[in-house]
Amino acid sequence: MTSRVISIVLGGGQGSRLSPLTATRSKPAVPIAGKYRLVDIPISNCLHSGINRIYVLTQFNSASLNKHIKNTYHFSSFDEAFVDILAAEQTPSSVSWFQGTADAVRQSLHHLAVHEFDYVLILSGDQLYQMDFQAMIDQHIEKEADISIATIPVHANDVPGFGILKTNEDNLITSFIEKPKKDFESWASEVSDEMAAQGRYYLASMGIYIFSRKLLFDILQNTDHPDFGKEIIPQSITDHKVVSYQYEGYWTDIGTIPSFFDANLGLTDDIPQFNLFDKNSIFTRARMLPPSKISGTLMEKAIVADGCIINAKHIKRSIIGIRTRIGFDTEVENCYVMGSDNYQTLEQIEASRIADSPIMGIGDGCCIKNSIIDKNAYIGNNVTINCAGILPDGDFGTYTVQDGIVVVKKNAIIPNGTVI
Ligand code: ADQ
Ligand code: ADP
Repeated sequence: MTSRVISIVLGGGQGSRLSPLTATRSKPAVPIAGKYRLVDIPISNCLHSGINRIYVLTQFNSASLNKHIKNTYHFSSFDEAFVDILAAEQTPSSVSWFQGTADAVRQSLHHLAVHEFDYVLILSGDQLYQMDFQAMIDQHIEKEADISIATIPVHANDVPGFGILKTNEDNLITSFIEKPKKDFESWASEVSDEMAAQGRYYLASMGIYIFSRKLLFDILQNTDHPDFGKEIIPQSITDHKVVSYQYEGYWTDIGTIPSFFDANLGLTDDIPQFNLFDKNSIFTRARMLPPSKISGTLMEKAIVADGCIINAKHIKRSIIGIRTRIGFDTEVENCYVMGSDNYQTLEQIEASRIADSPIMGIGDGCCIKNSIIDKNAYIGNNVTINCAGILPDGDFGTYTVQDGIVVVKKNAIIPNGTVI
């Protein structure tokens, strides 16, 4: 059945909600959980659901995304499986970047058209969840739907960020409103006792759609609507059979710095809502890294990836990414340290010490809290980041602050003794 499905992962628009993490890389390539990249989540969900023809649509192509996909997703040459990146490109009929989610798919239709399939599964590239799409496809076929939308009950506070809908007793979607800002009380639905206990009365679109092939081509080729959520979905409700596939598991948006930060740090909980240790593990590039070497460090709720050299005093509720080096007497709390792309040689380290300049990683005697440290940062000795008071939001050259979270930019050099 799944050979009838092709999947499209919407890898991100020009928006800068994850800036500065997306300053030099495309969004699907942003590292998460110490060793994965954002795009590994939807791709792994597809592969575990038996869907193995996947396009990743991205606004700009980065070397890191190409390299990651090329080195990670290998299939037999006797198999039809592929994971391909489609970056916005100029063609004789289109000179512009993707104008929105539907426009991104529209500009990619000629790549899709050459394949045999009956259904297209459209996914967001910035969500953390584990979902069996096969069950959703089965329901789509069983209900003879034209379009299926995965939905989840959300709290009133979250309503303005989502497409909100109402269904009838047959799960048919009867009305849809994209991101209502106020006066949305009448949009509340009847929900399960478990959802009601959490105050989650509004059915939200998860931005996960199944379209039957012909309808997708018809809609996209006969309109110029740029977005699914703003135009195509609300307008389809009246003309087509649009069905809700309700989901109540863990699902969260990781498209902004605060949500990305919370989702990552949430993985350090005793029983995290997202289970990295599930038998359906997240696929990623298999790197030949040495095991991590740790000395004299008190670790509490820490996730440590491969290839690290850690001498810190205390690491608490933090994710330490691949090849991270942390010096003596350093405290790291509530941080996502992404790690490094390479190691410095002993000669380079010695030369930096003589020049009194930082070496790659985090130096000695530092205090770092509530921060994301992007890859290849050089944080000197006795540096304090976000350890006292509340910092104002802004972009300060080597780092940004958003909602109290400091993001040290990729390749940033933070000199010895700096206080942020
Ligand atoms: P949003 O997530 O706000 O709402 P949108 O900004 O359209 O919608 O993004 C959807 C996905 O497409 C994201 O992964 C985004 O990065 C990607 N994307 C956006 N523009 C793109 C472009 N030009 N090219 C390629 N990819 C692009 C949507 C729906 C809501 C629903 C929420 C659930 O519109 O109805 O509730 O998803 O998160
Ligand atoms: P990001 O992962 O932050 O998106 P890139 O993917 O562009 O960044 O860089 C990561 C890859 O580039 C790594 O896998 C690494 O092999 C290579 N790389 C980057 N910088 C260096 C360097 N200074 N020396 C060797 N390899 C590097």
